[in-house]
Amino acid sequence: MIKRLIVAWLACTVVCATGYAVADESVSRPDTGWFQDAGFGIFLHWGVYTVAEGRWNGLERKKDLWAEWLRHRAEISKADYEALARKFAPHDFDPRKWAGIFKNSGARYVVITAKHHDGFAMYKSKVSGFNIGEWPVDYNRDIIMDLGNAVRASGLDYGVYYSQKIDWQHEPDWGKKPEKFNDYLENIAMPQVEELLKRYTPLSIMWFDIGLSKQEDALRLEALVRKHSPRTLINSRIGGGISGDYASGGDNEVPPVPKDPPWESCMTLTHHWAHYPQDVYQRSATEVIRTLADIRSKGGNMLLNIGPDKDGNFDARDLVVLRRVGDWLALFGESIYGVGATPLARVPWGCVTRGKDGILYLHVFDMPPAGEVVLPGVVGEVDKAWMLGDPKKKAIEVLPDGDRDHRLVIPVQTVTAKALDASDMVLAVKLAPGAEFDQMYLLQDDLINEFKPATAILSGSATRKHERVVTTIEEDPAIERARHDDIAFLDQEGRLAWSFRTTHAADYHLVIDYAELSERPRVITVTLDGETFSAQLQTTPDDKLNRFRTLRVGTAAIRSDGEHSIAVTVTGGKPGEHVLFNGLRLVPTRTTLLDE
Ligand code: FHN
Repeated sequence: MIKRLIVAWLACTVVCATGYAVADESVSRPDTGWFQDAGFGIFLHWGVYTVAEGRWNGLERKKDLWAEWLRHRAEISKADYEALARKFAPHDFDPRKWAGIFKNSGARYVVITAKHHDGFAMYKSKVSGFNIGEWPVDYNRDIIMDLGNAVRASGLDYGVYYSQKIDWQHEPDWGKKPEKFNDYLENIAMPQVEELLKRYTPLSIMWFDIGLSKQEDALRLEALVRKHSPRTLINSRIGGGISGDYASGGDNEVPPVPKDPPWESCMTLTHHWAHYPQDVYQRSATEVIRTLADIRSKGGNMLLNIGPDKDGNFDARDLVVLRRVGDWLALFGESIYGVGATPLARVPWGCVTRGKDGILYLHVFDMPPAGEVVLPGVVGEVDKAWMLGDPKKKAIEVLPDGDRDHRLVIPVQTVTAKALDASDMVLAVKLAPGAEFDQMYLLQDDLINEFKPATAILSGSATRKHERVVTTIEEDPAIERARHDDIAFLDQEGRLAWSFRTTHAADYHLVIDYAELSERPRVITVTLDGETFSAQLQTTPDDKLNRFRTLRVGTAAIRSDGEHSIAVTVTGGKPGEHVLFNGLRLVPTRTTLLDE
């Protein structure tokens, strides 16, 4: 106790000297348990930019103005943007209605943009006059206050997004002139963060974006948050190389393998963060549900973004997705809330989450033809298994398969159609105490088996990357799309390898996805338990939209049960001249899934 008191006294001394303290690691950090249990939040990008709907003097036909980046991408003058601010008047904004929509979506927390890069405060800031209380001609509701009260009243946690590094209104030089940036940080950013923390309390999350360059600045900003709101979580985009309380992944990025919690993936429903009605693309409810389950199976949270429109309403298509996701969570939420990452290897039919009481939740996206889901790698007894969508929790048949696999028989004819949910049909499995887990991948002879760069053992010169790729589409070149490709860079000095086990003999097509940009295409070889299968690659166009080509390298007969090894190498070409390898699939020939 004495030590903590001394630390507190020292921290206070530093505050008196500089105005903002430098966070002290020994100062206690907020609990992230609620965040890790919540698992699913709603992100809102809403501001003056929404009025323009991503359009500006026809420029949107030439390039994607990125909606909330409009001021910069359309090079709008200060005067013109301030004129736009006067037009912000979302008279349909109904915070209680919004809170009800978010609650019914199954989200457990909400994060809204209090100030984005445009510098406009969506609350009545006393630090800068460029705010909702002073600029719009006939609107001045304190949106951050009103929404926060409604969201909390609905039992959800509430946080705000703050752009601490970019502010085109107050710091148009983007930090190019350090003294100007320091002035912005001291006199705008930190005082605004302070007023947000003090006036809109309690804030569960301060969601910083575009990290600060200097660690000392980030530490001071962190100390400011700790001082005024010790329970508020900070994400890692605060910058300065500090971690915050949880890791923010890349935009729309789902890590290819589990990561240590807590972490969060923020994802758009369309291709834009702020409202962009001409966006022709939208994630389906199924994609949202499966991505949420996948993220949870890897230990993370999903923060799903929607962009309210200029009047304070939501696009019907967004509301439909939120309703469907909420309906699914109402029935299967036990497999999402309060769970942790899978204790098993990846599975070909979906993914697995693990409840605090040890129950495994099998998220089945792809139904095996025989209606039996193989639960691999559990060394121990299964006490009971049931369809999570069956309110009666009627036990389903469990057939041990060897000493570490179990076949769960789906009662297709007797269980309700709701329990057989098309997006994600969840099975619950209660294990007997003492169960252990074998994390070697089990090859299954009734589904497609993926071997991706992220799960490979790399050797030699082989490297890999979860690469963010931005493309435009033929139909609408003015709309950009972003994705992440799991890629290995393979030259003749490199090698990718995996181990797996089998319990049944079967034949498999060996299928790869690759890009060969060299004019002298190489030969690729798959080596399975010492047997080699080779094929000539074809030169592929350098087209990020249609990046990879599929090639069946051969067909392998696996006859022995037990452990196997498989590897991929290339021959020819110069060191450093890489084949882009996107994955190997073992496709059971019995399912004739390939066009011959
Ligand atoms: O530049 C911002 C962007 O506008 C949006 O707010 C996203 C959300 O994660 N963050 C930055 C880009 O990563």
